[in-house]
Amino acid sequence: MGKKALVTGVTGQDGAYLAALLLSKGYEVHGLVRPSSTKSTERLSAYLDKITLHYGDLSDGGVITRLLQNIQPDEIYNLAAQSHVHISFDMAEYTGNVDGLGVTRLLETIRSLNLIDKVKFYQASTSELFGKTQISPQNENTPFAPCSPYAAAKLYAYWMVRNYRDTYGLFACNGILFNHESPLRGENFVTRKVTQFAADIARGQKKTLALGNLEARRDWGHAEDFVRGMWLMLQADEADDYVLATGQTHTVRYLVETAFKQIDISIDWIGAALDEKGVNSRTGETLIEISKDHFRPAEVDLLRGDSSKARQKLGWEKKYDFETLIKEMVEADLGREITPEETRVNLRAV
Ligand code: NAP
Ligand code: F7E
Repeated sequence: MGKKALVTGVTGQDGAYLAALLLSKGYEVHGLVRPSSTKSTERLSAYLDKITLHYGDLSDGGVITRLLQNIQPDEIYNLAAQSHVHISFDMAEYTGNVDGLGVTRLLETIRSLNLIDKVKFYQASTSELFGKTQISPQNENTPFAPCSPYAAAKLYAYWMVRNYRDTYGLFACNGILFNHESPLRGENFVTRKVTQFAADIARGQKKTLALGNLEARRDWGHAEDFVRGMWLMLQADEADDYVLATGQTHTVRYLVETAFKQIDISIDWIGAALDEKGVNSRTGETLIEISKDHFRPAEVDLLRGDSSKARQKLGWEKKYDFETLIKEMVEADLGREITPEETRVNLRAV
């Protein structure tokens, strides 16, 4: 019989890619779903009849206990989180409860149900742990310097995972994943925000997009590559922590230029600071504006990961480069039908 996996955060970007991967490997896949909007299972539409979904929330310990007791999973992938860094500044307590304490609830349940020797645990750790570090590239030995409520909560979770591994012998891994994107990326993360806007412009549907810090640098990979790395971590002989990253870093400014290149528009940048604009170099039309609302109280300036350990010990490798990723995202957004009535909400923190 195939293995059983429980995926928290199964309705998110990574949850959808991971569920597909696990199903292709013959797993019985269980997913934790919040009883929120019906839209939340949209990313799973192709697999809904093959996955068992359970209502629950990482803030509810009782549900977690009942689920683990009933499912008795071989592998748990904890992907659930309030994952937006900017929003975490406005929702610090909630983010700590879900992204930090939520992980302790899972680990404690594993311990109290005597599942320590049965279950393997993957924790969605993050390059945001490196925060304000001056060291680049960052690897598993780089000191952490978190600078957001999101990163601080994830750092607490990171250490709880290590504690349960070292103290109780749980097979538990932290995947320290750098940014990874895809056509399924949430619409309030910068890559998707930009590719969706480029597609809107190609359709003649939108005029300008407000962005924040154009100079921030990120190491952007593809979610499909990264979920394969999560699975590989749990198949290794020993539990350990691994960085997954592409090793290349680009600015938000270059992301904008790359996305618009896909629709044959080149961008000229004029002005400076909050008055800077990105204009269509052929028509002069303003496409990008800068808004202070999209700057964070504290920014992570430069992320570039060194995934040597994962490549050597797990045989992990990436298949996508940055340009191919952005091309796929723009093409997917161009293919999406949008009704004329549809408006996209411009929330302050996105
Ligand atoms: P995502 O698209 O934002 O998905 C987050 C998932 O968590 C969604 O399924 C969401 O459910 C669920 N969730 C949120 N709050 C919850 C709660 N209180 N209880 C149960 N479920 C809850 O995130 P992602 O990009 O797939 O990332 C997956 C994980 O990796 C997250 O933990 C994220 O912090 C971490 N991570 C992501 C990246 C990246 O670049 N993508 C990099 C490093 C680490 P709803 O659908 O109901 O909202
Ligand atoms: O921002 C800048 C922003 O929100 C990337 C999460 O998956 O990866 C993600 O966190 C950069 C930042 O992702 C806008 O200031 C400029 O420097 O797409 P993002 P993130 O904050 O890097 C890490 C690894 C995770 O763990 C998280 O869960 O882009 N930026 N202008 C903007 N960002 C947004 N969202 N919106 C803007 O208008």
